[in-house]
Parts: sequence; C-alpha cells; structure tokens
Amino acid sequence: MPQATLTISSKNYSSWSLRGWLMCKMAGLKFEEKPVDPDDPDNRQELLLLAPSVRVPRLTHNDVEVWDTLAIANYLNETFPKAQLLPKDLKARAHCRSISGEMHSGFHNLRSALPMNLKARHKSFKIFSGARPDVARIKEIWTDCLTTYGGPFLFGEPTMADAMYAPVCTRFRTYAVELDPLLQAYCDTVLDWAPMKEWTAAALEEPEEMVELEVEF
Ligand SMILES: N[C@@H](CCC(=O)N[C@@H](CS)C(=O)NCC(=O)O)C(=O)O
Repeated sequence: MPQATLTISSKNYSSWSLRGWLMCKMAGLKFEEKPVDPDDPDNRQELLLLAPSVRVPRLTHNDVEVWDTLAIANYLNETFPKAQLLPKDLKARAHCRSISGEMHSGFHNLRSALPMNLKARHKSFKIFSGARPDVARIKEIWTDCLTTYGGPFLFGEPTMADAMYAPVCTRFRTYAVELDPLLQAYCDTVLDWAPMKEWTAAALEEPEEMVELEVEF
C-alpha cells in the first residue's frame, strides 16, 4: 500500500486534477496516481466510495483522507511547511490565500466557456461575453502579483496560487487569449515549469476524447 495516493481523472481535461497534482509535487510528496474515468458508472461508484463529493482530486496520505482542492492545499501546507505552498510573509500569505480562494469559488463563466484542453489550439476564438469579466479579473490579479512581488511566479517562488491558476495558463494558450508581455512571460514560466511539462506530456499521450468538452467552431 503506497503512503499516498492521489485520485485524478483526465490529464487533458481535468483542471482540478491538475491543481491537486501540482500541489502534491510542490509539497515533495511521494504519491501514486489513481486515474478514474468519471463517465464510467463503475468508476463513479468507486469514486463515491472514496470521495463523498464524487469529485477529483482526492488525496489519501497515511490514514488521512482529504478531498476538495483547497482542503488538499491546506493539508499539504500544514503537513509539509518547508515546501512553502504559501509565502513566508503574513501579508503575502493573506493575498495568496485570497486569490487562491477566488479561483476556487469563482470564474465559472471562464471555466465553462474555455474548458481546459491541453491538446487543442484555437487561433481565433471569440470569448463569450459572460466570460470576459473573468478574463479581465484574472489579468488584474496576475498583474498585481507580478508587479508587487517581482515574478517570475505570482509570489516570486511557486506557491499554491500558481497551481490554482496553472490551468488558466493552459486555457489562455489553447484559446489564444491576447496577453501583454508581463502576463505572457508568467504563462510561459508556468507552462515551462518542470511539473507542468511532466503533466502536459502525459496529457498529450491520453487517447480518450470527451466530446462534450471539445469546443466546435
Ligand atoms: N471544488 C472541487 C471541484 C472538483 C471538480 O469539479 N472536479 C471535477 C473534475 S475537474 C470532477 O471530479 N468531476 C467529476 C464528475 O463531475 O463526475 C475541488 O476543488 O476539488
């Protein structure tokens, strides 16, 4: 029995799986991945037994069960404090928690209009008007962090906030969202980050296609 298991779904489509997985990597946790296909009824049954939310990611570490990405982030931060999933400085920590919370509880229009799809590239994508304020708010958050803390990650070094916003970097690339040089440099930093490259390489190898998440033009 491995010490830690992270239940995730598709690496191409599941943005919450990516966030939880990045946080485990950042924490330095040695874990086994347990992939599930949420569309398979048997898998759903199994997931229900594992995580009452029937959602991924879900982490088992020793005898601790934790699901929901923000709870996983907080658990990892408490268990592996040296990994500094939150910045050292109190004010920056509060800021990091706030923007991570914003991602966790918001941006629903962006998430539904621009689904994560690492394999896809759409050159002239018209962003649905309802999602534009989400894009604008994310740009504002990133600009504030990068000018306040100096980059290359949102709080200088990688924190849970970068894991929270990493799927947005992939979406901005997939849907060719225009970015100024500061924000483009941030996306490039995240997309070029070793754990992101590892995840992306595995996503590109995935055979399945989820038709409902393939946006048509
Ligand atoms: N609030 C949850 C959201 C997790 C979530 O929505 N996960 C999706 C995958 S990206 C899922 O498990 N979907 C399975 C399903 O809907 O059956 C979290 O923070 O972990």
